[in-house]
Amino acid sequence: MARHPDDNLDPPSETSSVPAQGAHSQLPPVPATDEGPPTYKSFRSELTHKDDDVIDPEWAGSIPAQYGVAPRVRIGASKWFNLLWLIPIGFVVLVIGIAVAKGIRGLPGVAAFMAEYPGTSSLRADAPVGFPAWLGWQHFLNLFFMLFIIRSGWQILADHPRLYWTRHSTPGRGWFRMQKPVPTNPLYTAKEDSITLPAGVGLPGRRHTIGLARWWHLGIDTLWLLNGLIFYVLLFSTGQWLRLVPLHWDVIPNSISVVIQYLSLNWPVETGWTNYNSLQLIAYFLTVFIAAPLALITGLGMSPALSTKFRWISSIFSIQVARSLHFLVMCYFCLFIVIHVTLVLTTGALANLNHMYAAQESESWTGFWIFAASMVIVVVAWVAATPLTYRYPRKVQRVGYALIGPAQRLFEHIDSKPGQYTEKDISPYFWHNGKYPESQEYKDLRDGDFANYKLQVSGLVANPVHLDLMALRALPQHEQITQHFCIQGWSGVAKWGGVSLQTIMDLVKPAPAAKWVVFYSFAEGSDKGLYYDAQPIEQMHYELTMLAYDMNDQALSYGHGAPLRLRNEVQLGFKMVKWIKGIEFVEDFSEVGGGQGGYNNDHEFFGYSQSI
Ligand SMILES: Nc1nc2c(c(=O)[nH]1)N[C@H]1C(S)=C(S)[C@@H](COP(=O)(O)O)O[C@H]1N2
Ligand SMILES: [Mo]
Repeated sequence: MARHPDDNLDPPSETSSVPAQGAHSQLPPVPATDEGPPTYKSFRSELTHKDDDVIDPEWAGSIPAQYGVAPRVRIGASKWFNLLWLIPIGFVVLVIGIAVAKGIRGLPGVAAFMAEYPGTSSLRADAPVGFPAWLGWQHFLNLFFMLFIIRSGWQILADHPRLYWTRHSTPGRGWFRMQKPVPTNPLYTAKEDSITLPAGVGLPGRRHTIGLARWWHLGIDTLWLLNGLIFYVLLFSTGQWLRLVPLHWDVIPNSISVVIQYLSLNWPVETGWTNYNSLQLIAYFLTVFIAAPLALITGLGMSPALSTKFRWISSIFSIQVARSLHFLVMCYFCLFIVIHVTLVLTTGALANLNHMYAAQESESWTGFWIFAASMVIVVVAWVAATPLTYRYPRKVQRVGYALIGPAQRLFEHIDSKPGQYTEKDISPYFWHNGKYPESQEYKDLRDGDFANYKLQVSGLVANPVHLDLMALRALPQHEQITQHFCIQGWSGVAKWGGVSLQTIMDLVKPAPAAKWVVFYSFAEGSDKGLYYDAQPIEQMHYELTMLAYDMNDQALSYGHGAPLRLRNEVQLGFKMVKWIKGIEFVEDFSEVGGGQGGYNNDHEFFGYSQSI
């Protein structure tokens, strides 16, 4: 068998070391102990690149497709209502509504009410007439962006297909799920829980593509918000806001009147060019001034950095409340889109399309053709988005980071200090996640209760060290009760005991050139190669950045990262390396692993500054 050149580095075996020469041969054999200068090996060679930057069937460790169940809402303690029932129920309600509206419209009282409130609230005299061209552009860009935001949002939801009202994410206590009940296996992971969406629905689509879905979601969000900001400025500088903001209480009875007119199938006269009917007015007002800002606020409510900084807000408006409301806002937008499009096309399509797409009041086909051309763009983009993402995921990651990165970096400097909870906030259930260690090296350590465990801290430091668990426990103890935010969407509060990173840094004395700190795990990632993550050194000084060896007053369990894991509370869960074997201080991470700053960044296209 050919010898690999590296084999020479192996310690000499008994037989090959016999013919020793000189005085040494007279000495008794030196037992292999830790005597002598410690060697600080690099763990970098145990990391891997992703072979191809494409999404193929080998993606994420060949994670197989797994379909969930139809969306369900919990009613009472443990009954789950299948939301597909809403389709027939909605149909029956609509039919009843039509019958009732037709029945009451002829009643004298109702007729008098409708004569007094014909359905339109009068506008202020200085309100503009008609639609300017910018409104058409704004409207198109808005709808274009929203499609990708909604699709990638569904993909993100599919990565943890459950919603809760409390930060504890306790199995069975959610209010919504698109997945079977959580299995009883205590080591079941959130990754195993992720589901595949029907083809063409999610963006990018394949199971557990949350990293890329987030670049789409947050990247396009940035464009959508920019578009929205310009829209607000133009609305208020041109007086167009007067047509979108209800200024009289009579919009309420007028909108009830419009509902009766629609339902009785005797529809109101369209005056959209000059003045919306009251129901339209309320719907547009809600969409532009309530739902859109709520989408932003609830989105930010899921940020680990912001929730930690503004813990007093987060204590009421927890990440799970934010996530649930964010989902409900999405439901509102979807409902709005369906009803809006239906009514636009059924209440004088040509005139309506001329208003919004051709900025004119006419019955010509101009608006229709512009609309049709814009829909071709929408359909092509919709269809191309998934294959392009699979082919060029690294580009999606880069463009996404270029768009949302500035905001993420802004929040990265937020100190996590206020993010502490109390004993009574500790979650009864804390999800597991990631890939468990399988190496012999780890198994042997674990079998020996980690008596032989040594944490190596090295790299750009004045004083590299090896620390066993006794040495770690002898260092000043640090405790914190904090909330964990997994990128997939679940959260949980736990008490962590261990050593603060500051204590470690006081010991090893990082060189001024050290800007990043790399944490290496005993465990591989989903796609071969060691799990690792690089963190900015600035965050290592935070009071709530620590190496934990205890969780909830017990030695850290195997599943949660025994014997040692990282806590950095401004970051998402995937940054908190479990089963740590080494820490390396480096100048930058471009030479480490795939060069993206962490295992999931290299292999699953996550980002390294995911404060939001
Ligand atoms: N070594 C290693 N550490 C890891 C992971 C992993 O796959 N491997 N997963 C991360 C993710 S995605 C999360 S959410 C947390 C989960 O920690 P927990 O299992 O204690 O909840 O660990 C992080 N640390
Ligand atoms: Mo995670």
